[in-house]
Amino acid sequence: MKEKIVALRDALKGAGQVTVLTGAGISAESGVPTFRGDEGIWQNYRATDLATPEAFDRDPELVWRFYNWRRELISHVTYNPAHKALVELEGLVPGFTLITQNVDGLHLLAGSHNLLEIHGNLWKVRCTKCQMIALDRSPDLGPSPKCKSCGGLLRPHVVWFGEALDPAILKKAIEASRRSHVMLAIGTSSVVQPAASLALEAKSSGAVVAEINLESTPHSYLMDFSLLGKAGVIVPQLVGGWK
Ligand code: BV8
Ligand code: ZN
Repeated sequence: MKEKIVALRDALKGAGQVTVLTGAGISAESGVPTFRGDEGIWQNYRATDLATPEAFDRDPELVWRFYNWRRELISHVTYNPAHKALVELEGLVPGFTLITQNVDGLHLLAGSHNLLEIHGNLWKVRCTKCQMIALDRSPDLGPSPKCKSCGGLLRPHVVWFGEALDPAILKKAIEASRRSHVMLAIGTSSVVQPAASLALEAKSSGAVVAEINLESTPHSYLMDFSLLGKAGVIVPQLVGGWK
């Protein structure tokens, strides 16, 4: 593993543009349950059954109970050494873009700047009537929070399964992947689309691609480096011995 870390660090040192894609695994060591791990289940519901517009239309109060549970849980956690190491990496390379699938806001909290939250942010709400978007960090918004300006029902400002990502944000993410010289995929099962295709975009544009994950994924085959282990251990090692 040590040689792989040194070789990947050398590739990063020589890179003008570095792009990083993170998933739920980078927040796991902060205590945030992942989507597909066994602890990633909420009261015998699967997150993928609740994070959909159909579920919200059918039972908005149930979906708000799920999101209030996550807000409450995430209000007690903070970023971990992997998030912090990416903030350091951003300052070490000429061009850096961090693309996250996570909605927990921990990269922002850690101090990342050039960040694309492609699936939205759990701390933002959006009015289903007037589309107003607001940041609200209260852990529990109640069973059916209403818009202060028009009284419409609020929803979490996140991208649910079956919903399109914000085209402008997705375009920036694809461009950052295509122009990268090195791309890191950290803590993602590389199952959810279109995020999972970003590593393919980088690879087909000639980038060195690396995966840092607890287990191998459907994309391991295309990786130049596949570092199996905890993000909170590997990412700080990658950045630690930089000088
Ligand atoms: C869309 C916000 C179309 C909500 C999320 C094929 C092509 C295109 C689309 C599809 C397709 N097949 C199916 C689809 C539809 C769907 C999809 O991809 N489904 C999957 C389940 C197959 N995609 C969509 O619906 C997307 N929209 O395609 O729209 C469209 C176009 C036009 C018009 C209308 C529609 C929208 C997807 C966005 C869904 N929203 N989040 C919320 O969070 O509440 S995605 C959700 O999953 C989270 O954001 C999460 O980050 C994300 C991805 O999961 P991962 O991050 O990878 O997490 P996971 O648990 O899976 O894996 C964690 C990994 O970490 C594991 O490998 C584990 O081993 C590792 N790990 C654990 N601990 C550690 C670790 N690694 C390192 N260190 C550790 N300590
Ligand atoms: Zn409104």
